[in-house]
Amino acid sequence: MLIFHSDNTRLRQARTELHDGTLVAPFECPERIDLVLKHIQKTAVGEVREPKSYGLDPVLAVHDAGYVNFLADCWHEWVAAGHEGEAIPNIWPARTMRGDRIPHTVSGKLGYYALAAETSITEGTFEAAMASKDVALGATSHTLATGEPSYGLCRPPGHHAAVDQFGGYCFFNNAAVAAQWALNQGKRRVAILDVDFHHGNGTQQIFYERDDVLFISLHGDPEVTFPYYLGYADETGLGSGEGFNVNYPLPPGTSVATWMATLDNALGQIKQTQCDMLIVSLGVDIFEGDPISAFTFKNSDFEILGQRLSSADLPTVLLMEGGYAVDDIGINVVNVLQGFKQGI
Ligand code: OKP
Ligand code: ZN
Repeated sequence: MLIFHSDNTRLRQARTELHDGTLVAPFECPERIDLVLKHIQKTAVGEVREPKSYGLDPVLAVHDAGYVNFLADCWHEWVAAGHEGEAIPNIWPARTMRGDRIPHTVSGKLGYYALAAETSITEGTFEAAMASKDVALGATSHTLATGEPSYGLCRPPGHHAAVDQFGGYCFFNNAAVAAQWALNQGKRRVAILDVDFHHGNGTQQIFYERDDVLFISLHGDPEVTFPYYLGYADETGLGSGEGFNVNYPLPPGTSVATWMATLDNALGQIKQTQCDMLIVSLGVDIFEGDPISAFTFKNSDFEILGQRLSSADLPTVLLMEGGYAVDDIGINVVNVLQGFKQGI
């Protein structure tokens, strides 16, 4: 299995995250990459490659151009405005105000293009987001060319990023960029299976009215967990997308047995829907020791996850989403990859 990684993903080095009322050191930090890479090298689970640059066109195929320009310019505009600290929104076009205007000032644009306040924009954020989608595209290109599985060590993650909104640590939706790329290269229907603890609201929104991408997500019930306003079971797609969006909200503390039974349903739906490629939004924050999540996976359960994913018997790209800085994230990622290889 080939593994794609870019050192430029380290350029995302925020200092602050607004977490439960306090500015803390961000959970989504460059050390995550080190922990995973270290274990990949130690176990020799696969060869690590650097992707080429694919430019902005694959991003513009799923994201709004004004949004992409905003991300490219935000940090410079923030500095030029004389603000100190990191670019963090503190007002939104909430339900009682107008949502049809995009203000020209950076503070106004921040609220317009943000869906949450925990994710600051800093020097290097845009460059790291570019590297992260290149990692996803490098992995996808390899799988398209060979049929072999690949893993993309994406960071920052992507699944909360919508057509024109960032948040939940995400800027470009790496899995969505990869899926659209695969369709443009000739695939007919791509399944995106999101196993991160948090609902992939961005991926859902991007493909909600389409039948060429099947989005299925297992996640903590949004009634009680981030992102709260999307990810419910009654969201099944719209128009020609009806039936191509499937949410499995699960209560915090859900047993691995229940989670695996739910995964089997999801894999059955992928089979029925006649997809010709699988992209997995692989958040390993379903680990019992994850600092911000509430599922109960142990190290060895990740191997079983990998085996089951390979049973879909499709060209597969696994892309990193969440999974926060505890030593086990390297073990958990490698266990998925090893399980996947065994399963073949
Ligand atoms: C990103 B990914 C915790 C609130 C959660 C944001 C979580 C973003 C998760 N008190 N804050 O899906 O792993
Ligand atoms: Zn997550």
